[in-house]
Amino acid sequence: MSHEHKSLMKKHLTEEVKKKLKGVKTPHGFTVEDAIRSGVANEDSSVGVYAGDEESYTLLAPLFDPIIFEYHGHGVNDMHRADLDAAKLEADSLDPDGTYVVSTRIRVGRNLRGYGFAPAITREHRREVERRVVESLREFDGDLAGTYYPLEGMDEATRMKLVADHFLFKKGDRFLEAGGANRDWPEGRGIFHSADKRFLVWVNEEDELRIISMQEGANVREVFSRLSRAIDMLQRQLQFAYSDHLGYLSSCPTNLGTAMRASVHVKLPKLGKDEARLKRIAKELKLSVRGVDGEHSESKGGVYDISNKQRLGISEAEAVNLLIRGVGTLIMLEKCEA
Ligand code: ADP
Ligand code: CIR
Repeated sequence: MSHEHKSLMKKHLTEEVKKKLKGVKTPHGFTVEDAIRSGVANEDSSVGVYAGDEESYTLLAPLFDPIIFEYHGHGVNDMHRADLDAAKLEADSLDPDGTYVVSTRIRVGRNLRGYGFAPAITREHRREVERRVVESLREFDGDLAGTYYPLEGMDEATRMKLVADHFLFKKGDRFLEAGGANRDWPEGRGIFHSADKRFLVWVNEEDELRIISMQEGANVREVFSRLSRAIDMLQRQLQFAYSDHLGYLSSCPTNLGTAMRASVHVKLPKLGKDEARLKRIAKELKLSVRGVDGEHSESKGGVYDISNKQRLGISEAEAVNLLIRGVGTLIMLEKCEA
């Protein structure tokens, strides 16, 4: 199958940028050739680049800056400010009638300062990150107390059930594979979760940590407060890669800033009859549409994964408020459909 090259990488990797970045190497040995590997191998990439470490965003800025500007509308002089205050949310629920939203999930990505990111981290460092994260999580108590389950040695039936129930990541897709993020799989990867599986941490997937809060129903304030508490606790023990300009630094530039994706699984069977239109409406509302099994998956039974698109230059609370308003609009439109 041949795809038209339409990635942001393709658009912004000009001859001038190539010349500027010739011979540039980050402290973790990452180069522009490494950054573009995924987009070169996958012609249908939308973005096509990954960062190998915190420094990729400064040393390889001639390539990353225009991509970041086009995706997030965040310019080189713009600053990012975090705000995880649940009191700032405009509503408790994303679906006051409780008939459309099946479940609500908010995740943030984090990477530890001083290590390579997934595309460049060494095997030893990956293990070290796992050890440090698991040690920190051991301190968690109350509703956040849980157990760490390494992927290595996990029986296949358990792994498949965790994936099917939307708790666990799959093996990174071809985009991550080509970007080098799947090396030494499944070593150093795993999942921590509380007994009720409402608080989860993925270790060493696309980012070193994916901190997740989720539950059935639409109570977004509860989901957000739990996440905020957990981030606070982890932050006391671990130092995350962060910059005032780009916020929390992630391997994929789409996740910079809040590194947050707040999503609902929502029943939109009528709007879903015309997916191209649904995507156009979502775009207007600054939302993304995914299938029920996550990125690059399809909808099942008219249920869609709707989430905030922008993650940078907007606070966590503001991004969730956009989701609250946008999902409200989508539900209203669904009700009006014939
Ligand atoms: P990420 O959100 O971490 O970027 P994915 O889009 O692949 O990555 O989603 C990860 C998993 O989370 C998938 O199994 C997906 O179905 C699940 N998921 C996402 N949003 C929700 C939600 N609102 N309710 C239940 N599961 C969800
Ligand atoms: C791509 O470039 O298409 C993949 N690396 C995934 C990019 C992030 N996902 C997204 O914007 N939906």
